[in-house]
Amino acid sequence: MPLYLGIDCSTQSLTAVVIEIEGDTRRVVFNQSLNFDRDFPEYGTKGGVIYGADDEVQAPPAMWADALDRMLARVAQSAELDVDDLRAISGSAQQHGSVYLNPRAQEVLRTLNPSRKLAPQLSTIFSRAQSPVWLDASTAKQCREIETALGGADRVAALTGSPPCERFTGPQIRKFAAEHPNAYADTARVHLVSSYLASLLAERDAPIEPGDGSGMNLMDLREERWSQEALDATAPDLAARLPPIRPSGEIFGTLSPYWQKRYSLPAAAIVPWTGDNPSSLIGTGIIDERVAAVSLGTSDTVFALTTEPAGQSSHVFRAPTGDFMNLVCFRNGSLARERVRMEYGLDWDRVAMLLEKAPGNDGWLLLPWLEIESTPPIAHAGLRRFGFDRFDVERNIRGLIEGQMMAIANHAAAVSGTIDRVIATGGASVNRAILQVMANVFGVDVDRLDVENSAALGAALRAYYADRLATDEAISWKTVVSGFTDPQSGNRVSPNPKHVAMYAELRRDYAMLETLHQDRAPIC
Ligand code: XUL
Repeated sequence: MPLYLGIDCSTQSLTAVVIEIEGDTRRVVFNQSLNFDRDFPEYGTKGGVIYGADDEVQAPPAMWADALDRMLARVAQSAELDVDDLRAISGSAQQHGSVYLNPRAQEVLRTLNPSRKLAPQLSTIFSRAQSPVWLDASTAKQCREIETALGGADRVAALTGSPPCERFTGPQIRKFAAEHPNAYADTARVHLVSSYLASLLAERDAPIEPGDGSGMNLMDLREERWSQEALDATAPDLAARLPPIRPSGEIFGTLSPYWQKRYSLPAAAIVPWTGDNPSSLIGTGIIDERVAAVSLGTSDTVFALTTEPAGQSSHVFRAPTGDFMNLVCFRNGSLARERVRMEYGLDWDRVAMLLEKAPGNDGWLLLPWLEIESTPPIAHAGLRRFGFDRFDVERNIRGLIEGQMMAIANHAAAVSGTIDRVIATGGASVNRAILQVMANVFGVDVDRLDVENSAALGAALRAYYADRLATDEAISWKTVVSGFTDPQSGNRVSPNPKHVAMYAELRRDYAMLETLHQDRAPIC
């Protein structure tokens, strides 16, 4: 039965999901992760990254290659899989991070020795040993320079989908070119993490896919091509150093002889890799408008698909479906929930009980900015309480979680005008009491999705889509995701009509307080 492999290289781990599809049979047959800190301690990462001075955060590109090598060994040796049936491979990666290859890289990639591990053979191909990643916040100066050169932050957002952001690839490249001109001169290719890993599979330069290209401040969002004026505002001769942009569903190569010989794998098609967020869109089954996904993770995210850019969200990316993906990020997610819960010495059952006891918190509100916040911009961390003090355990707990849900619901209007249904994912989505607050606040059904690794699943589904396209078999995205991302009936939480009107009113008060307290300087 045909198999499709999706790989996700996130900040902390590399995950592979294999799906089997034929007729009505649609199932996940392999799902494994490698953790960078635990499984590759020799690289000395913490949470998959290395923190430097002055807000610099980097990761070793050789570590990602090492993880890819070990994961393909696991796939090839899995007793559950008949790998001869592997038809296509795609992937996704943490967005914005960049990998710098020198002019020798092409030759090294073409002549890899299959009896040797991958990573040591790559030791001579990097013009920059460490890759800046999305947690890096060291490029404020470059952002301002790019903004000035292109006529303001709004103009950059209209052109590329986001205002100049410190973690985005363009400002990172600008900093590298200015601070290390010799190493930049020795750079023949700047890849994203996604296109770098795809290049390792195909042993040739992989293209950049528009969804991930949207996270660079370099791509014309509407045209899906490099914007020459953005390139000029970023670094000298950048056009020659970037791979081409190619559509998400266009196969660009085959699994190279290195992998075929090393692990007896077939010549599977290689499909462009995208960013983890656009990949999750497919992996959560969001292929239509008016459905919002809320991911409750370390930070919380809300995203939705539209046929035209929504315009007011923090970021607009291209979606693998050819539409637009609008995304808003909240830095105060699970980290804030856990800290407040522990400060009051409560377990999650007790939190659930308190949430159910007095929905609406008797009208009292809390602005949940334990850490600095990007939505809305808050540079001075600290909870803001209205009508109660920090000793009131119940009101603090309800205020925090209801405040977070109201913020998400209010800002979700920027990613999708109308929302008919919410899909909840991420670690905290297992908490039914939180989902009940979410349903009451949004006033629509909330479906919890059981998919654990939505980015890797999205990649496997994209591999399937591209394989079908290549055989000229027209296939809809609905058919692609069906059987993998359908909500389970037991996982639906419906709003309680008694509370919906009350929250609608509270949301207005909350929005007013938020406006009064937010900072003026934008934080990306
Ligand atoms: C999105 C972003 C993160 C990374 C994490 O803009 O920076 O979600 O993609 O993997």
